Amino acid sequence: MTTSDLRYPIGKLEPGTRLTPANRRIAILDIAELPGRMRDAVEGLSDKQLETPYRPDGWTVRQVVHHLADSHLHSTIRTRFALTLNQPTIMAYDENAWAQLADARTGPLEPSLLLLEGLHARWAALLESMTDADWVRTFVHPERGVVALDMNIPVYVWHGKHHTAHVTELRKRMGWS
Ligand code: NI
Repeated sequence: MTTSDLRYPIGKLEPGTRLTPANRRIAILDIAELPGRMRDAVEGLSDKQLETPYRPDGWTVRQVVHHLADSHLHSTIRTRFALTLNQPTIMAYDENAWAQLADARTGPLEPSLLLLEGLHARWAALLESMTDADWVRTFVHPERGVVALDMNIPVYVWHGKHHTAHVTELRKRMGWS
């Protein structure tokens, strides 16, 4: 198995993927279900298992879970900025530096699992309420340029599954039941 397979267990997202009105519902369901899927993925893992990198030189399981909370906090805030300001410029963040902060390296998972549950419940409710005009609202990402919400949400649907698969694939590979 190559490093790329370990790093991208579900493959990369097709660039330029946009949600259509027909597949919004599935995406919103995925957003709503992510916290439960990640909670199931880490269920019963010991501290030692949580300290295991999901790939050589990769983040530990613990860092992956905290990263998901950090990343999706940003994304829900970006969604809200796009809905309430005229094409705002949002702030990028250094995800690797955040993953090295003490709480992300060593902190218990439960606060991030609870955070994801609350965050995604509100995010899904917000997405559910959005009109066709809302879905094409935009923000400016300093590195990625202009991003519409119907392009951004598929990224985070993919992102949740991508990191959950890091944990489930590691469990399979290590024979952790
Ligand atoms: Ni990520």
